[in-house]
Amino acid sequence: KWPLGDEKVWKAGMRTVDKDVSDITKSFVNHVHTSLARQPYNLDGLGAYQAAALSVRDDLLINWNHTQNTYTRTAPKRAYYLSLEFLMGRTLDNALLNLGLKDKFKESVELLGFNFEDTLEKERDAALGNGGLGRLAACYLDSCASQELPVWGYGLRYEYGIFQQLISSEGDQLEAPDPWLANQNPWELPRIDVVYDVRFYGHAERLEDGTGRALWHGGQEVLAMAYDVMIPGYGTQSTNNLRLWESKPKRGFDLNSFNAGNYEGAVAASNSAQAITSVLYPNDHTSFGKELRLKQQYFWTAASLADILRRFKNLDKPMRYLPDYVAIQLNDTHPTLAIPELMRILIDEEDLRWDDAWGIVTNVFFYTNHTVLPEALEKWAVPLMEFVLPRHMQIIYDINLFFLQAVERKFPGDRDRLARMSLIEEGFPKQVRMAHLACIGSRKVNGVAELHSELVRTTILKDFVDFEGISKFGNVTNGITPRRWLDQCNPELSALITKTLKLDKAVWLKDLTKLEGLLPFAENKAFRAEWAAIKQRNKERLAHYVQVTLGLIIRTDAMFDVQIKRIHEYKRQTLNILGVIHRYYALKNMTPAQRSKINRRVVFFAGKAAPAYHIAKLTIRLIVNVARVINADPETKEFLQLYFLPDYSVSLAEVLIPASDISQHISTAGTEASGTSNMKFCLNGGLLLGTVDGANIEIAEEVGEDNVFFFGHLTPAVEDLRYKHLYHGIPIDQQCPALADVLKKISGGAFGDGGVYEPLLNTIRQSDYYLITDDFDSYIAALEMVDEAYLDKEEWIKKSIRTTAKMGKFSSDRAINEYAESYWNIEPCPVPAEPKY
Ligand code: GPW
Repeated sequence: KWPLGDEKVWKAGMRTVDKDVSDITKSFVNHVHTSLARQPYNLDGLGAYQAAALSVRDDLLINWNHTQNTYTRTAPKRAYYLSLEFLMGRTLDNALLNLGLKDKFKESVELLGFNFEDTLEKERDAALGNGGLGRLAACYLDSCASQELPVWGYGLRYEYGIFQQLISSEGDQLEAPDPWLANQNPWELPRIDVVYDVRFYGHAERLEDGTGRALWHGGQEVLAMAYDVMIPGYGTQSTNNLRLWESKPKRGFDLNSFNAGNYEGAVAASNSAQAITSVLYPNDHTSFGKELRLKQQYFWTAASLADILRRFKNLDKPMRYLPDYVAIQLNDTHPTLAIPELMRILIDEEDLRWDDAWGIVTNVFFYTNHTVLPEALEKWAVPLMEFVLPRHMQIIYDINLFFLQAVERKFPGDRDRLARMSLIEEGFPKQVRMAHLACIGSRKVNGVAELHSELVRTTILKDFVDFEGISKFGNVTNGITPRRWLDQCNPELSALITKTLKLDKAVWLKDLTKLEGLLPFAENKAFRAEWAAIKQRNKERLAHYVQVTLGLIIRTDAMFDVQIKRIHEYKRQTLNILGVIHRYYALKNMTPAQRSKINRRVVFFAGKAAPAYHIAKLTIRLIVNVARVINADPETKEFLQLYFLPDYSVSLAEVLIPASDISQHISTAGTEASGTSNMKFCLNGGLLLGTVDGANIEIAEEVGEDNVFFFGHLTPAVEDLRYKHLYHGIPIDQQCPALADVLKKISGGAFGDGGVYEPLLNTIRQSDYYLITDDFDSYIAALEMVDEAYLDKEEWIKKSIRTTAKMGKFSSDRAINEYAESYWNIEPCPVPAEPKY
């Protein structure tokens, strides 16, 4: 297809284009000549993508300028979303959709001889995030722009995003760097004029003048430089900004050292400045206490706050008005240093008194908690904090002193309570509890699904509810953008919905509750046939992807069963793979006649493990090796196939999700704060197999319990079950013989050297913290119910339609409106059709 290769064809194309007066084509060709310095008729696919991206970028920039200009002129209250992760995926298709240019663009590109879909696929994912938390931030930016809300994101411009995952011949995960900027990034604008100094180390000297001020000097100074990423809203001119910071040495290198003959020392200082934003930490749900991570957090919060305050100061208002113009959302505790940093600026640089400063701070910040898992609650060692951020450590001690005095007044003499609530955890070393600091420094706190928010109120922040009152602690159930997660990833389904609802696509994509209009069509046989045919074509699209990337042939006349997410013990990919093994032996024990009545199933896994998370990596190894055995077994391979798709990404999710009949969200009850891919699958008509956890519960409330498959123990039972495992462990052969058989197969070497898997199997045999033993039987029973239901094709399709129809609540537009109204107190700031300057 391309490159065009033939100048004659190209010129013929251009003539047609001229006739159609296609501005898009002209702009494309112009960029080929001027930005890429190439000839259109021998352009390759990557070049076509670059030219396309650059010409779309020109349109985005016009809107971006109008939007920022409108914000500056009208000076509305703004919100800022501080997140260490933004998992954006690809941009070109989304930008075209939001600009309403997709069809015209496709036509222009194809006129020039390029395949539109192939061109889109030349784009590398922007993968500046680990998983759900980072993808949520990306969905929220889309919703803010689509609803014309004056919201900016602030993050870090990592030179390397999440690692690329390779699978070795033994089935082990290998990590390779992700040099995502290597082909240049057309979606960012370097801002050489937006720079701030950020200090580390040195010493803090309290002034003994009764003001409480201090001077912080010495140490290392690095430069933060801004890169702006345009965030277009769907069907609106509003184009918001995502500002990402890059760290640079203040001078190319230290001239003094250089002149003193210390060239290596000078270069080292420069490297250490650049190191701050060089790589995204690939750990999900963990607090590591690494110095470089602390430096990332401070570098980012300090630059972002300086930028926010500079913008506020342009309004010429006294500092006490800051909460009327600025709301700052903390995405988990990662940006909590913004709280002592704002105190430092207000006291040391703006000369405010402590109480006034604290009054401002606690009306500006909002904190979202995304987990109750203890290993994920961030803590920083006091000695490290004192070393890297001496002034902030002083401020944290002062905040703590005043806070504990207030607790003491309310609960006199309750020393245990003081110890529990303190910002400082005793121990060697002492540690700063970031969730406590984020909580007391914020106007409001929220969790991300009803159950999770209740767990936040009754477990990790219970004492704070008692002290500050329940009204500070809310819930905003997560959401997903239906633009990317339905219209873009499943264009055929989107078109069918538009046709069926007889609504403009822009209407239901902006008010997702309109999907309810599909409900009556579940009874319509012809509609069901169309619905099912689309699912089938999506399966074929996935099979094609697997064939091209892995060289494997997948059967598409089977149920597609998908579990895709970070690999983690609490998410229980182990339960799934043990279930697959159980099914494999059940099949082997059947007669051919019995087998032929069984539902065919293709099981897909994808997901990355943190590089140092050995148990998670062993899980991957087990999956890959089980797949090898099962897929090669002539007796069973017609009925059960298993695939681990390497290098899970946003773009891979966009292919997998629309193809799924059933997806698994099977965390131990009470451990998954929300989950968001559960919403994506259901929106695309995939049914849900899950535990009574996170947003699964609210999905079931919406779609009805007869349209989801629930199993497993409930949250209130978990604590007692864990206790039993620890102190009254019953051997697995007695508690769950089916599971014991599966474990014996693995350790007996059915899937390669059994000894390798011992550490993984021991987590189940020993404390079984995630309750695999307790939930195994009901999991197997649930899988059987899924099979049974799938055999009734028409009934299954009805369930699928009803599920999609009831997903309106889970649009990120709804979630963002809740934040805007009940938290940030901001309003839309529309861009006028005729921009004013
Ligand atoms: F530990 N989440 C995540 F809470 O993807 F910080 N990474 C993380 O490091 C954390 C949470 C953290 C996820 C939750 O696990 C998931 O349940 C939730 O849907 C998502 O954040 C967005 O709220």
